[in-house]
Amino acid sequence: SIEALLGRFKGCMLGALAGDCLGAPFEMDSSVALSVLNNYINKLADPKVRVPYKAFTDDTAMTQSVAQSLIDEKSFSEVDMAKKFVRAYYKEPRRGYGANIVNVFAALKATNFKDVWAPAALQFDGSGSYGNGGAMRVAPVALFTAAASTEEAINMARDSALITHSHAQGYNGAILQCLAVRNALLSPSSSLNPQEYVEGLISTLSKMRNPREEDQDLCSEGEGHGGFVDSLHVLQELLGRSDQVTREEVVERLGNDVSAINSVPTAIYAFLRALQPIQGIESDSEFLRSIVYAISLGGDTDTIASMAGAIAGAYHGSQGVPEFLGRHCEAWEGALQQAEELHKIVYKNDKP
Ligand code: R7I
Ligand code: MG
Ligand code: MG
Ligand code: MG
Repeated sequence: SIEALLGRFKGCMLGALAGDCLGAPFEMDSSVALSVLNNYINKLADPKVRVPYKAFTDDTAMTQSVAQSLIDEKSFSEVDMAKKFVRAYYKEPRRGYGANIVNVFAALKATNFKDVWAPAALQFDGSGSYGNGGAMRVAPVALFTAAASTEEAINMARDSALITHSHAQGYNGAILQCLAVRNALLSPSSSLNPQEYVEGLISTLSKMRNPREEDQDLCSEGEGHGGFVDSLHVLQELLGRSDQVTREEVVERLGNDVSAINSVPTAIYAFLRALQPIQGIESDSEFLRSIVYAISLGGDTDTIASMAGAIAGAYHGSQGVPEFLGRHCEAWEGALQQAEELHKIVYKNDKP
């Protein structure tokens, strides 16, 4: 029902935020002991314990801009979205942005947004960024296109990424993360079959035609989707194994760094793995378990946890999100409000 979907929209936006805020203190640690994370979460849950405030990073700043642009414009506008990215960056440049994306912001500003696609295409000597910045902020696109076709969702995910990430892995990572959120959002609750869910992602990616294939500037290395489909097959194998798959193996085979190819499949794995209890993680919230597990893998913890949290929140809904998180994460109310506004736009013509 539409009411139930409102809870899913909220869960998704809160999950993206909570993963970023909870994961940020551990960014670039090589891995994080589960005992440390259990203690971390227990302290957050205890109203008597004072803990440092959990600030959001660039992941959330950019997610907020994507959501607000879709809300204000009621459609995708690359110029408006680019302007919101740039305004947020210059207002608060110290949110932990990627080292190279800041050159895109500077060029967009210097050229007064004349050709919004151009600065991204010039990154890394013309090959474009393969960072996960397009994927980490894409969740609102999945919400905004929830009632539209898969093709529309894919095209909007790609375009939203291309403002800063023109490397095929950069925008295909955004497409995969968008599809992961979309399919979680639209799955009936408590009935998701992990193998079928991954199969669905593989089949959509495999059928995808790249409309920019012939565009040499945007896709200079001819990167297809093989990389992501290969990782999804690895993910299926790991999920199908009867033995305890170690975190070391997950990191080795799926990755945990700032590239989209080595982080989006990892986030999807964290969501699916956390549907079952995980040895060593105390929390019995499936939502929180996905975030804790993602952080425990180390590396790009804020981003992998944010992407896992967005997927998990879209599936479990806001009732699956522990209330105590709202006391600790910056901009909690703002995430809820954007979820409500996106939901209102998407379902304005429908009766419950
Ligand atoms: O992708 P992006 O927005 O970064 C997001 C990450 C997340 O972890 C955030 O939490 C934040 O910490 O940053 O920003 P980019 O600067 O486009 O890409 C991130 C990094 O990926 C770059 O600084 C490079 O180190 C690397 N990278 C590349 N390196 C070599 N060649 C991305 N593309 C390339 C490339 O083509
Ligand atoms: Mg960050
Ligand atoms: Mg390159
Ligand atoms: Mg990060």
